[in-house]
Parts: sequence; structure tokens; C-alpha cells
Amino acid sequence: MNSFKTHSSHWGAFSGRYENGGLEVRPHPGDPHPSPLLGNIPAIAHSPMRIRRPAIRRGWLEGAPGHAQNRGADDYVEVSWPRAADFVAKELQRVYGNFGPEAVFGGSYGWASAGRFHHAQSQIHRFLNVLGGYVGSVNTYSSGAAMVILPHVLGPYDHFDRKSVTWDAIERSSELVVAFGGMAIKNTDVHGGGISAHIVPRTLNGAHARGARFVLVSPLKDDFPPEVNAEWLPILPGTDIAPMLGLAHVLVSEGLHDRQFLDRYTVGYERFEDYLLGRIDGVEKSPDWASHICGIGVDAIKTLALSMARARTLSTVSHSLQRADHGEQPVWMGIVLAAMLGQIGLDGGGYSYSLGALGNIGKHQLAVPLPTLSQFKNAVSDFIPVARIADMLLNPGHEYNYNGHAMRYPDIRLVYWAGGNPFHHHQDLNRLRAAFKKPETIIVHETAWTSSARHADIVLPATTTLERDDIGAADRDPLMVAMKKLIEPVGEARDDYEIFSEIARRLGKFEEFTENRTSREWLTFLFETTRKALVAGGHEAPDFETFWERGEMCLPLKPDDGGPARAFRHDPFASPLQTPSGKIEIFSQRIESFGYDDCRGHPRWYPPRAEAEDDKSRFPLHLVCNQPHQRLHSQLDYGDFSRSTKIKGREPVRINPADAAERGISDGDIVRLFNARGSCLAAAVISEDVRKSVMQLATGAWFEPDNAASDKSMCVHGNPNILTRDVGTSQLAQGSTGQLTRVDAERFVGELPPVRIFEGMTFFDEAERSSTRAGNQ
Ligand SMILES: Nc1nc2c(c(=O)[nH]1)N[C@H]1C(S)=C(S)[C@@H](COP(=O)(O)OP(=O)(O)OC[C@H]3O[C@@H](n4cnc5c(=O)[nH]c(N)nc54)[C@H](O)[C@@H]3O)O[C@H]1N2
Ligand SMILES: Nc1nc2c(c(=O)[nH]1)N[C@H]1C(S)=C(S)[C@@H](COP(=O)(O)OP(=O)(O)OC[C@H]3O[C@@H](n4cnc5c(=O)[nH]c(N)nc54)[C@H](O)[C@@H]3O)O[C@H]1N2
Ligand SMILES: [Mo]
Repeated sequence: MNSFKTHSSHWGAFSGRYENGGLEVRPHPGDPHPSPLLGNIPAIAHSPMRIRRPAIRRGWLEGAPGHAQNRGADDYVEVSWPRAADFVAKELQRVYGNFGPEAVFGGSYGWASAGRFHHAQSQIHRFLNVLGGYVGSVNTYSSGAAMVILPHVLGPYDHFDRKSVTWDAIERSSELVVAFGGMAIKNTDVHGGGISAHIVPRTLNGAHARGARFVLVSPLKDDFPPEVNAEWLPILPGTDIAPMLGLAHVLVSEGLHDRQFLDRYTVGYERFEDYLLGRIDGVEKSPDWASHICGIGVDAIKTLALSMARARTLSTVSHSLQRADHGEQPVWMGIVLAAMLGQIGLDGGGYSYSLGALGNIGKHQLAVPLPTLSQFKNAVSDFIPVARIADMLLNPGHEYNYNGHAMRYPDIRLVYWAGGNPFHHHQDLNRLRAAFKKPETIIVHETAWTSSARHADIVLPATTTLERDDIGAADRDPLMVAMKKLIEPVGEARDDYEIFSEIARRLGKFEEFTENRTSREWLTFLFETTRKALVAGGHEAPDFETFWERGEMCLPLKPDDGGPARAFRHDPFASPLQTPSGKIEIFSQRIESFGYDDCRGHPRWYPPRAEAEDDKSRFPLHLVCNQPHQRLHSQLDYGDFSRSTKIKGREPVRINPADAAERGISDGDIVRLFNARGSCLAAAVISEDVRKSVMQLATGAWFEPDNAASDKSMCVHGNPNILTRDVGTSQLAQGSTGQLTRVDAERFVGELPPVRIFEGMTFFDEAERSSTRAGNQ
């Protein structure tokens, strides 16, 4: 009998055992609330979705002129590893030689997998830097707008994402938590790199039991767990800035804003107040004004403002609010509102960005650094804001604005991706498909036949964490896990490290890339960073072999000192914020100086842009495209738990009973969602938990076009990114706006196209010159 071995994932530490062709997974015994996402893992070992051999797109292999037009609709030819590695090496040599590193896009955004050494992003960036560099990307899809605005107005992103209000402080001190965008428990199931203890349900219940009140501002009722009995203010999506301004208006009208705090800790309040009270534009941002925009009642806004002024109040703003048009505004206005209440820096009060978005946010900091693979330095200074990928590929040479810089898109010839799924994460997939026809070559390392793999020219099969040894550790998680290999590599899959090493060898860069270490030697080497810090701090510091044998070890934590906000409150001169003025910037001279019409010197309400306005009149329903509860993004959508939530093989879409009745839609019907950009099928779930005029379709169903050759295909499975708009939040941040879009829906009539994406791939046999399906092997 095999024994259980320790392992870890983005959604929890666990142990696993492979026996009789099946993988058994058990949550870590110390986890008080293990994630159901563990149920997706066993499929890794046997799914026909796994990539088993290197494969090359037929059009690319045969080199036909204009062959790129066939990307996404072509056959693949399986080849041997040496042949595949030769192709990649030659192609890299050609592109680097002829066009330089500025022609290679290696941004390669994506979550990849847990594990500090075999982390695909670290591996690919290190590899491309060894070759001479690449065009990279900055910021994230998660918080593209917040990462840019926070440093201007409050301080470095990590000060208010990582070193901010803790769960302990909430349990201890908060009296009222007003959560714009909520704190959905499903989102706290995961954390990048690992999460050994899911503590959020327990903490929220603890705060509730002590008497803390929760207010949920969201279009969905289940963005708080039912146990905390939150008051639900069902808001129209994309309008949070309006009730925030309405609340601020009440504070000023009632004389409840904290003048002393504003004087001592902020700059620019007066200019903002002129706007708030309509001294410039003649429009008072009153609760009445706000109510018309956001759909929350006037009395609810007034009552909430009074409660917020009377209690120890924490306002939180979720990532989702800023993944939308003008997403910078609610992040900024949340800060201004908290500043007006004068509670920033108090225990369990003030402002927190993104609390509840990921499982380790709000936990204590680690006292020691984690093992990290060096990526070397990128010699290329060109970059794009991460969500501008399609713009870049479609418009080489075009100019655009970003955060005070005049930018120009590079001319990309080769795209190299490992550890991400752009056909999951990017918006307007029909547009992305057009963009993916532009480069000369696209290389992808993948574990499974995702839609991104199906749009690549060279597809190299990567192992999953189950097939290799690694060190599992994550920001703010005290458990370091020996991630032990549980199964042999599936098919001919190889570790990303091994793949890059082989290609580096062909390019004469083997030693530079590998530093002559085997994977195992790297683990021991990287472990030293943490071990040395443990020794220096006087903690128990086992050597690597002891750690490996024990299977895990506990890292020391820093005490909760309230972070930079507390220090600033305590002494704004000794511990200024790292903003231009050293204070909270309610008015930002720097942002004003950029001269952007879509993000000016203080937070304000911007009416929808022309294109969005057009959507609004033609497509009456808001679509919330949020994170899925049944998987992480697109990862393991083929797993058992994710598939158990599909209805007739489609992704469920929630719709309010009134909107369903108007359209003759019944529970379980297949519906077609559509707008000017595209359409998809999904299965209707009628629910009172969704506000009227809102539908909700989670991200992550693998994109499957009804007609791969069409440039306006419908997704038969239910991927919302066929519908979303590919436009930046504003010229300031250029962040993703994927959370929200406009659609209409109808009952689907006619013959239902099958969902075939989970059936496995068909390969073209070069010798036979015909295609055969390679299913379960
Ligand atoms: N409409 C809309 N779109 C969104 C969002 C939204 O709210 N709405 N949210 C956005 C957000 S916040 C994010 S973070 C992104 C997420 O976007 P991604 O991070 O791109 O999504 P994942 O599905 O996690 O993709 C990771 C890929 O890496 C592969 N992989 C895993 N391990 C390995 C490995 O070891 N080696 C290699 N080579 N590959 C590996 C997986 O198979 C998977 O295909 O999506 C964004 N997209
Ligand atoms: N299970 C699971 N957990 C995850 C992930 C996953 O894929 N699966 N992904 C992780 C990642 S990478 C990230 S970045 C975080 C994302 O964290 P978030 O971006 O906060 O998560 P979402 O689920 O997209 O959105 C949260 C909620 O915001 C609400 N919302 C949407 N639009 C609006 C609006 O205009 N106003 C208000 N008030 N509310 C609105 C929606 O009801 C939605 O359920 O989640 C992480 N957690
Ligand atoms: Mo994210």
C-alpha cells in the first residue's frame, strides 16, 4: 500500500495517495474549513484533457503562407521531444537574431500552480532573461486599477493589501463592517501559492457573535455568508461611487465628518467638498442623487451614514469593483469616505482594500522570507499594462496613455506563455482570437488542452505539481509544505524547468539557466533563504532533509501592529505615507497633472462611456462575471467538482425571477446570452439572490466556439469573456474591466450544439495524412 504524502495547492494543503489508478486526496488535518476545490484534483491523474506529447499546429509545421489565419481552427501533429525542442530553439534564435528581444512577448500572465521552484512564471521569465529579455507586462488582472491609484493617494499597494486590517482586529474590535463588493467565502478558498488554514468563516462568525454588524453592498446576496446576517443593499453594478458620495454628503450635512482628522492627515479635502456639495457643477451628490444612479433607497443611504459615524466602522472595497469602467474611482472614494469618518489606523476601523478576496489577506505577516527562484533582470524596458495584450498585438506602433507616460505598443513576432490561460483571463475573446492571428509564432507550455493551447503553434506538455517535488509556501501562510511527487508524469509531460533547460542547452545557455543544479539541488538551495533567516531570528531551523522527512514546518509570524496606517495615525510626521504629500490625497495634484479626462484630481462619478451607453440602451441586463466557487479560474474545469455543477454540460447562469419571467425562461433552460461582441450558451438558475436586472455568470468555463473558423463564434459552454469589453479602466491604470458587461438573454430554441471540449483532442497523423481522436489512454 502506498502511503499518503504531503502536498499543497492554491486552494489548500492536503495529502494524497495514488493507488489502483486512482488518486485519493485528504485535506490537511489542521484546516478548519477545507475547500471543496480539492475535489477537482484527482482528475489530473487520468483526464483525457491532459497534454501527453509535444504537439505542433499543422499550418505552422507545413509553413503555408498566411497559415496564422488558421490558429484556433487547425489540426495538431504530435511530435517527439527532441523534434519539438529543436523547433523551439531554432525559432527563438531566428526571432531574437532578426528582431531582438523587443519582438518577444513573455508577459505570460497567469496563476500557474503552487510550489516555489517549479513556478511556471518564475521559470519562463528567468529563461527569457537568459536569452536577452522580453516585453513584459505590469500589474494584474485582479487589481489593475488599484495597483496604480493606491500609490498616488494612499501609499504602496502592498501596504494596504498585505499590511492592513487583520481578521483578528475585526474579530476583536469592528462594530460595523461595510463591504462594497462583499467578502464571498468562495473567494477565500484560494490564495496564490497555498493556504493551509481557511479561517474566514470562523472569524466572521466570531465577530458576529460578539455583536459586529455587517452591511453588504453588492448585486448578489451571497457575497457574505448567511450566518453573519448581513444587511443587503442590492446595488446596480458599476455604481458604487454614487452611494459612497451620498454617504459622504450625509456626513457633511450632519456635521459628522471628522474635520480634525481631515486637517491633520489629508490633503485636498476642500476641493473635493466643492464637488460633493455641487459648488462647481450645481449638482449636489446627495443621497437622492445617488439613489437614482445606484438603485439603493435614499433612507438606506442616510441611515447607513449615521450608523457609520457612530460605530467603529471598517469600509472594505473588493477587487471586483475596480475591475470595471473607471475602476479607480470606488477604490479612491472608499479611502475618502473612511478619512471623513476619521477612523483610518484604528483597530478594526478605517479602510481595507480587497479584504476577503483571497484566503490569506488579513492574516499576519511572516517573519521570514520565502524561497524564491531568481528571475534575473530583464534587459528590455518595454512593457504593457497586463490587460492591453490584444491592443498590443493588433496595433503595433500605436500610442496610448498609462499612468502619466506616453506609451507605444511594440511589434511582437513571438509570444511565449507558461502558467497562464489568456483565453480564460482576457476580455472579448473574439477580439483576442483576431489578435492571436498576428504573431508569427506562439509557444505554450500547458498541462491540459485549454483554449490557449488550442490557439498555439507549439504546445509542450508540462507536468502538474502532482508529478514533481517542490516546496509549498505562500505569503502570510505559516505552513511550509514538502510537496511530494504523488504520480509519475502523465504521458511524456516534463517539468517546465526541464523543458527550458533542454531548450537552453540547444542555445548554449544551459549553464546560465540551470547554474548546473538539478531540481533537487535547487530545492535545497532555495530552502536556505528561509533556513538562514530562521537561524538569525533564533527559531528552530531544520535542514532541508529534516523538513522533507517531516513533510511540513511552521514559520514564525510578525505581531499585528496595524501596519503603515496605524503608524501614520500615531505620528504622521515620523511615519508619513509614501504619497507625494506624505498624507492621504483626497485631491491628487499628480493625477490632475496627467490631464486625463477619465481620471482627474479627486474621486468623482463618471457617466458610462459612449460605447457602454450604447450597450446600456440595447442590452438591458447587467452581467456580473465574477470568480467561480467551483474551481480556481479555468484550472481543472475538467475536474469532478467543477463538472458536477454544470447543467446539461453548461455553466450555470443566475437570473432574477422577474427578469426570467419577462423572457419566458424557466429554471434549467438553456439560454443564449448576447450583446454586440458575441454570445454564449449557459443554463438558467432562477434565484432571488441576484438583484433584478442583473445576471451572474462565473468565469472559467473552458471556451468552446460553435464554429472555430468563424470570427464571430458563440461559446457553447458558457464563458463570459466572449461578452465582456476589452477596454481599460481609464488612461491612468488601463486595468481589466472584465467584471461587468451588458447583455440580453433569451431561451435557446433549436438543436442544442454539443459541448465537446472535455472529450480530448484529435491529432493529425503526418504519415497517414488523416486525423484521429486520442481519447483516454
Ligand atoms: N470576465 C472576467 N475575466 C477575468 C476575471 C473576471 O473577474 N472577469 N478575473 C481575472 C483575474 S482576477 C485573474 S487572476 C485571471 C486569471 O487568469 P489565469 O491565471 O490565466 O487563469 P488560470 O485558469 O489560473 O490559468 C493558469 C493556467 O496555468 C496552467 N498551469 C498550472 N500549473 C502549471 C505548470 O506548472 N506549468 C505550466 N506550464 N502551466 C501550468 C493551468 O493549466 C492553467 O491553464 O482571470 C481574469 N479574468
Ligand atoms: N473560488 C475561487 N476563489 C477565488 C478565485 C477563483 O477563481 N475561485 N480567484 C481569486 C482571484 S485571482 C482574485 S483576484 C479574487 C477576486 O476577488 P473579487 O474580484 O472581489 O471577486 P469576484 O468574485 O470577482 O467579485 C466579488 C463580488 O463582487 C460583486 N460585484 C461585482 N460587481 C460589483 C459592483 O459593481 N459593485 C458591488 N458593490 N459589487 C460588485 C459580485 O457580486 C461578486 O460576487 O478572487 C480570488 N478567489
Ligand atoms: Mo485575480
